[in-house]
Amino acid sequence: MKTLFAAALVAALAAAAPALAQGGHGHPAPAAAPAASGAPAATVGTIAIVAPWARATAPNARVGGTYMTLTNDGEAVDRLVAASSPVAEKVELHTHLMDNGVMRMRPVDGIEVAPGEPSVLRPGGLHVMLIGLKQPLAQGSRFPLTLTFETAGAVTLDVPVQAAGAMSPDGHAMPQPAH
Ligand SMILES: [Cu+2]
Repeated sequence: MKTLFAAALVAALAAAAPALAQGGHGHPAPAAAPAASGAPAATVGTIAIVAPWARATAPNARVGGTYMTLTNDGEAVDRLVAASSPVAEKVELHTHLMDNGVMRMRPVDGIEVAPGEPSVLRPGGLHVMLIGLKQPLAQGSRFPLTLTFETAGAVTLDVPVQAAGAMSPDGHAMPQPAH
């Protein structure tokens, strides 16, 4: 048992290593990624969704991460409060927290989008989590994602799938679901 656990831990660390190394060698760490700019992929009310993307997943993966920049052209704070997609059984809003040196994901109730302050969803930070994937996310494909904002309402956009990154969306530790 103990050996198996150790082997799994080593595998997890090995999977995370490229991402850790990237932060330590002068390249921008994920946390330093700038807000995406350019024409929005979709807009609803005062909210614009810029440069949405997801990572390609392994054939048996059950989860996938989706990232984007959210901007608010209005005068009041809005919040992304829900998401759904036909490619997943459910979709949650997550953040990452360091817990004793281990990156863990945690669901959040909502993601604030303040006027003039783009909210950046990115690997290692806030993200939209696809749970119970019905099919792998294939590089080069697209899938629909519906985002619901507290004030602006719902909008559906097409999310392009990019190459699997160095840090796989299911490669980090995750707390057990509450049910
Ligand atoms: Cu997550």
